[in-house]
Amino acid sequence: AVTTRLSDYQPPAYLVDSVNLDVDIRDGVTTVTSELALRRNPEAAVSDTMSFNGEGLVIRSLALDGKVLEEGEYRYENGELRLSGLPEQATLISVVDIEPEKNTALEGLYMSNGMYCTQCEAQGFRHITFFPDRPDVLSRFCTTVRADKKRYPLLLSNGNPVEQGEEGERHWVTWEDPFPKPCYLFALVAGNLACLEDRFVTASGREVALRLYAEHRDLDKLDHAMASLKHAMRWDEQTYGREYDLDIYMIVAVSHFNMGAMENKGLNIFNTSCVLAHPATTTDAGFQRVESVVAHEYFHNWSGNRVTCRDWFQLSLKEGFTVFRDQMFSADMNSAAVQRVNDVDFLVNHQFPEDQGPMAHPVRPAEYQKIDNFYTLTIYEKGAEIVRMQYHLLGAESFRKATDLYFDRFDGQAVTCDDFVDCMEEVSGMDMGQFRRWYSQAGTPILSVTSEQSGDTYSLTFRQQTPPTPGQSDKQPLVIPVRLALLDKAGEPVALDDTGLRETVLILREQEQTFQFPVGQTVTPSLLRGFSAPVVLEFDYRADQLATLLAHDTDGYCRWSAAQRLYFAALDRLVTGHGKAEDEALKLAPVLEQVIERAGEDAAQAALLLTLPTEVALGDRHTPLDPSAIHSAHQQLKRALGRALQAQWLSLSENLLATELQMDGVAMGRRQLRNLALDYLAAGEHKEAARIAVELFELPLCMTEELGALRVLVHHRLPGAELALKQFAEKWKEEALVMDQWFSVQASVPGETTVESVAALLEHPAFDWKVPNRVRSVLGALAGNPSAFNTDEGYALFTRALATVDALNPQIAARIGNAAARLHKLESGRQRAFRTLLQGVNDKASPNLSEVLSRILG
Ligand code: HT7
Ligand code: ZN
Repeated sequence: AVTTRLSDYQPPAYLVDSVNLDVDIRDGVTTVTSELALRRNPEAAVSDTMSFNGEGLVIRSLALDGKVLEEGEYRYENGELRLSGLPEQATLISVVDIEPEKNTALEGLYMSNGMYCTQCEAQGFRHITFFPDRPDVLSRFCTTVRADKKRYPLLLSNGNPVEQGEEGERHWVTWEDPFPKPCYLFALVAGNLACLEDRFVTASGREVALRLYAEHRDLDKLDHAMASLKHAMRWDEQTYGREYDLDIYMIVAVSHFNMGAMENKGLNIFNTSCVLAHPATTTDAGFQRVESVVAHEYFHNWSGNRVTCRDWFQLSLKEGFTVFRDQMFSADMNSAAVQRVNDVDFLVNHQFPEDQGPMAHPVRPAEYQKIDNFYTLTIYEKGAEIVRMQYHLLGAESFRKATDLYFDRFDGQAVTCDDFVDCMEEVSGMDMGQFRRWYSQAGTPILSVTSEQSGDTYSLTFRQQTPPTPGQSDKQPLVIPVRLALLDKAGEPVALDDTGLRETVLILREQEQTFQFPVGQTVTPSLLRGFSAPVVLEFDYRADQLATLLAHDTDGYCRWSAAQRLYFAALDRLVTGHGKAEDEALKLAPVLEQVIERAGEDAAQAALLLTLPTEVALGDRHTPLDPSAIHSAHQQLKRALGRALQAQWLSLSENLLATELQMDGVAMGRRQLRNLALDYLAAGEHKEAARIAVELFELPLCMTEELGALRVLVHHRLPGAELALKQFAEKWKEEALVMDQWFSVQASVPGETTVESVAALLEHPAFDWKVPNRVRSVLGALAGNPSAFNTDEGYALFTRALATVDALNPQIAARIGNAAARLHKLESGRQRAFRTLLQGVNDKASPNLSEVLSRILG
């Protein structure tokens, strides 16, 4: 395996000022002619040799400055075309053949449900033509697409259409993109698609055509994406002063896609799951995802496209920043408190385990083998937290000045994470030297806090420590902003100094620091408010303090965190055999009752507070991991809570029922809480649970209700579950995204026997190994279902499936392979069995999968 290192970065020997592409699409073979205007890079050491990337290209001809190159005059091996003896400026024309119909890896040009489309980030362009496939080569693209007129009436690429024509049964369109861009932002689509069109007038009065494309049958599912896009465009103008810059903005929905979406300049390509939405077929969570992904890709137009990354080590420069931007947008569009808790929940339950396991890496990694494997939660989510800390350190106003400076200074350039922080430093005058460690140091810091009351002084001592991560044993102290308040017995924040300040931010820099407050009364510290830094906070809270936080804290994160601590404490006692589920439920009941009583204030927040941590999260607290014990503890507590609060769950299940469909945040919150209540009711084996679930299933107002009811029926094995599954499949067999949910509901039923259902699902006629969404709906769900996954049968099935996926789509296989990352935590018997199977897969794995499995196997 080839390792690429940040420390080896060299600027390219030649730049490509312009690219003229001609893509001639014919059945079986597509011919790509490219004309590159090369110019020696004044920033690089003088050289007359240049390398172009090219994977699987069949060369028809190569010509330099009009002279045809014969075979001995160039070298094309191992994905690299090398040309020597180049002058200061030159024109390289290449003609190559590619076979998009055979492309199951979904990078480069490929087919999805009869349409041609591209995915070039990170290194897909090299599968289309010869090019320096690296983000620091920015070029002006002019692209002509040719194809059969009848079957592919729509021919799209980046920028604006400038010319078109017909040649018999074929036609062509030429697109020009005036903005220099790296080739990873190139895109092309040829298909027969329906279009939803609208317009947007920018702040400076320019009119932009908005065109969303999907298969004809999905035209009625584009309205939400269009509304989201317009909101995002306005928000970016108002919040960051960023306007859209082309005359057209297009989004195309495709069924075969490795990730969520792609921000190609002017021509975004989206996984159908992130753009299509209709209340009948899409859950409320799906609606929110569409809103945030549409916004995320739009925001990339500035944070990523106008200002891009110098190299792929700087990926978080665009991804971390853009996730922060989309999170703030969603907070403005919906409930900010709920948004923050959802984001933190995701980070803590998914990124933290990554940062604490064999795949841990810095937000700016120092090396990689396959860059596709580094589109991780660390780059995206932890990267966003790092930007968020800078936002809070500077304050909204200075942060805006810093981003203005960043966009102005680096417009049209490929830059680094340090360039971004430099702008923060310059505007604020702060020394960000130590802060930069967040980018280079892997691992989740543990912040242990102790308190002491001495007379009229209350002190808090903070000790930070980051455990070693693979390849990085020595850790330095980080800058950790801790937002805090101290709550009195009634839950009111007390004054922290003689100015009456009731909330403050402590900036930790040392390994250990103590802070004193002139507070004489007994208080409960409300720490890390808003989750002010991505750290594990350890504080030995008493149960009554957690109850105070949960009941009274005005900070949504601290309330949620208190609830999580209460649940974990109860579950831990059950896992270790130190408690009885009924007793634990009785202790929790009064606190939870209060939450339920206040649910009318914000049902979505109540639902978050009432949701138990997952089995995966509970398992992560116990080494060696015994998934059966975890599963049993989880089931017991859920059942006991289902019984202890039976009357409340029943009333929520019945009283929150809406009579007409609404899609606003309040209605969505009520549906979320209702589904949760029904789940608890069924867990407590209430006799009404099946009736209510069946009624809801049969007459749902929307997919959130229909799927919620189906999940309760199936997960609790209630009477009617089998019939409901059958009816659902019959009703929705033509809707791929709904069927994904059908697969996923079954693969996520907790318990060992689910492995048998998963085996059957993999044989189902609607299962398709070539569709990443479908593969994820089964294997992803199994991986998140530890009691089924961690069995001999589960391991055997998973590893067999992994090898099958790898042969078709290495990127997806590598992503799914991450599910084995808890190998080292398993008890020895399971660990041995799983290790042997994984080793067998690794022996024959693609470079993508092998990088992941080798790290896991150690
Ligand atoms: N910037 C996009 C990344 C992406 C991607 C990366 C590797 C392989 C396939 C991919 N599809 C999209 C998505 C984003 O963060 O906006
Ligand atoms: Zn992104």
